[in-house]
Amino acid sequence: MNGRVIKIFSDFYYVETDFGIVECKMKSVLKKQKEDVYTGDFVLLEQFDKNSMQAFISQTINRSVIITRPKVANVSQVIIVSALKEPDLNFEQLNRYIAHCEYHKIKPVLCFNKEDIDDTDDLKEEVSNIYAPLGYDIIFTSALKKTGIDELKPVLKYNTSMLCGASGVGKSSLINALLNDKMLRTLPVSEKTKKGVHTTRHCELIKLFDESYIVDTPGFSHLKFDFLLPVEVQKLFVEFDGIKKECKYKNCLHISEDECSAENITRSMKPCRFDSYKKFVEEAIEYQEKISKISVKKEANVKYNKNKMMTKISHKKRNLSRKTINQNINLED
Ligand SMILES: Nc1nc2c(ncn2[C@@H]2O[C@H](COP(=O)(O)OP(=O)(O)O)[C@@H](O)[C@H]2O)c(=O)[nH]1
Ligand SMILES: [Mg+2]
Ligand SMILES: [Zn+2]
Repeated sequence: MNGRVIKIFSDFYYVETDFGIVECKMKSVLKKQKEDVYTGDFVLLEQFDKNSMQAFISQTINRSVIITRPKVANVSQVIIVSALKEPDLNFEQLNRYIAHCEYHKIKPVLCFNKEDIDDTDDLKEEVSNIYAPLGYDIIFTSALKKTGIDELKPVLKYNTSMLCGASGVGKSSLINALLNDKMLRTLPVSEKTKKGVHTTRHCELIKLFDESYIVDTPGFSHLKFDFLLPVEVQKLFVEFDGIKKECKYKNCLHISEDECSAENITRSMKPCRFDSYKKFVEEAIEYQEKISKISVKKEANVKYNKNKMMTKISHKKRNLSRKTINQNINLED
């Protein structure tokens, strides 16, 4: 029997199967192998008991994309939700989410909610001018007035979509609007834990329609770009896609280098995009400085022999020198 993990709650895995939702535990073999099962994983089940609707997960199958923070598997797109107003649109935050999608190679869809309280069309026009030429899909919605929901539905069809965006932008309201106010379902939860309330802190796969799921999470939990090298940040901005033809310098950041010849790219970049690019590069530089400090420390472990750098090896780990080995052989003789 197989199924899909739609929610994880402490040691319990809720798996959607043809028989309904089955409460599972991980087989001890999997636990021993330190195999991680994520929300969104397709799994094989064993020892299914129809009466109690309980079983054991024996294996994960067909895993494509995995996001580790939060733990979600097999996400096919990310819906980045921003509010046009209340809270004010934060372009840096939006660019950050987009860059994270590019990093994970997952398609982002930009959803701008609360269009009902945005009295002019200026901001809508601005975001369209910035993001449509970059190839990103844009949808304007109002979860309150239920506008744009019919445009959002076909985008979600046959996808597992992860919602992300700051708190208060209307993610839960959008899901409720999509579910026609059926309210966020809470799942049967173990008698032991007695907790069945819906919470966004745990990722949960919500079935909207056939083979269409939405993951209700606050989104990527680690948003700072302190895990990349500065030159890698440009890969997260589609504006730099043709950069190799423009700038021939290998480690160029295309920001202030005198010889950089990519000015027509950076000059045509929208200021809000270029500002975010520079900000993320700064974060990556901080990271690089941190790791180079660590490597300087490591270098204290080297000695110089005839101007050649050699790593000092502790006495125990050091291989015996040929002379010692020969001496030992001689002794055994
Ligand atoms: N005017 C207006 N308010 C909205 C809309 N969507 C959500 N809200 C309100 O914004 C607040 C935050 O919504 P919520 O769905 O909890 O946001 P979440 O934190 O992203 O899940 C709530 O008071 C909602 O009623 C909308 O489209 N228009
Ligand atoms: Mg919410
Ligand atoms: Zn350059």
